[in-house]
Amino acid sequence: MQYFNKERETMSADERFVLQSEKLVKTVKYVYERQKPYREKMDAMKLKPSDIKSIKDLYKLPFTLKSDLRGNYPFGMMAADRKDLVRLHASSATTGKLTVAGYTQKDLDVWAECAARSLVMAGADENSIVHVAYGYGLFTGGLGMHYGAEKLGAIAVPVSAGNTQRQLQLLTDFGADIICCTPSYVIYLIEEMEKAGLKPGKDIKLKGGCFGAEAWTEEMRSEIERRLGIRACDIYGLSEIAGPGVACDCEYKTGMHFQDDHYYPEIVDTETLEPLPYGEHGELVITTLDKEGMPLLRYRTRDIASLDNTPCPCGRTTVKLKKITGRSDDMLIIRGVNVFPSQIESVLLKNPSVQPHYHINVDRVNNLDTLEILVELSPEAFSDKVADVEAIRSKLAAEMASGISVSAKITLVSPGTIERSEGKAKRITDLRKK
Ligand code: DLL
Repeated sequence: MQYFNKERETMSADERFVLQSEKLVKTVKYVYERQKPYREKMDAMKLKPSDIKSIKDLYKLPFTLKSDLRGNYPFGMMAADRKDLVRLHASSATTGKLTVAGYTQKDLDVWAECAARSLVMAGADENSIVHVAYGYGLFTGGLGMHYGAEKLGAIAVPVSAGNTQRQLQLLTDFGADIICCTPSYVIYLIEEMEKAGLKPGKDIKLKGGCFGAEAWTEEMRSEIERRLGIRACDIYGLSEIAGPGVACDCEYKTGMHFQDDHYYPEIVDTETLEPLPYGEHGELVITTLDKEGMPLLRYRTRDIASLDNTPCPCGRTTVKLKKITGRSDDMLIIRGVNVFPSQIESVLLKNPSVQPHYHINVDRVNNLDTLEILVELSPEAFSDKVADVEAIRSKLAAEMASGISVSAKITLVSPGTIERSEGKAKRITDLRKK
């Protein structure tokens, strides 16, 4: 199976423009009528729904912010009647209240379709067994991929997160060909699989996976693909818009195909908030084109990325979202230098003496920022000889200094020391915030 919905996924640019424009015009009218906080923003700018005639007018609209969602917690941003909402999801904010999203049945159907499109991109078809190891609950990962698998006509295995030994047993016994979980969790699964002597291709039949919910690097992708022998696709989503499936990599991995017949992406400058052209990095802003429960116009995600509209060899004609380099909230400013955790991961994973298990500690001592990176030695490099370990440490410290342009203390720890994650990994402790 090449596409889940060929007609939509391979539309011409003109057809896409017409569809997006028609949907936007309707959504703006709907939001103006039914979402009071946004109507007030439009009124303050003296903007009428009739001013929006096509997708080209999008930039005229005000942004929706996370603070709008929190300020109107829990239901103030819902546009559908209460009787038409059928599900709530929420994501835990790093600070303060949850951000809550309500979905109608149609919203869930659209999301399931996008998740199904994503599974096909990872290599699934109606004969697949999809092992869903994202958490089920208010977090969208589990239920999102679950309904995507069912929509595809595949078999969903709702294992949820955790209980790693049982995950391995089910993978072996059921022979799933597709897995869905966070990249940090699949690394943990691989580690346990190797310890148990289970062989990919023989005991474990996986051939593809949809990994997301947190930022991860190309180096991490290569590591997963090499050790598990699968196609590792990056999948993006956020509960406010829809869970996993808003965008996903195809086999060519030239960027995540953004399901822009339903969710329209823009990149804006993080300081001026002006729209940026394709290829430039900035904050991802998303507009829902046909959502009913909680439609959002120009929602500032805080995720940093770029868009790419070059053709993809797979034939899909959507715009593509390049790998998220991080959240603006996660960016560390160390002695005036901006550092994303993904840059640190990228340097670490290029060094074969260490493993993809690390933790970042930031502090301020005598008014100076300090950065410490704890990383596990690989079992092969693990040694009792102090001189060997010191050589690895100083090589890595030099690679890090040139990779992130700021010096860091590297602390090498024994394999298995750093806490493993079953969901989104928590990799930063910033004591400056205390
Ligand atoms: O993380 C939805 C999801 C579940 C996506 C499973 C993919 C797979 P939230 O909990 O609302 O929803 O968190 C959304 O997670 O704004 C990004 O910062 C981050 N994120 C999600 N996918 C990726 C990704 C889910 N592929 C927030 N790469 C988003 C980098 C990601 N960051």
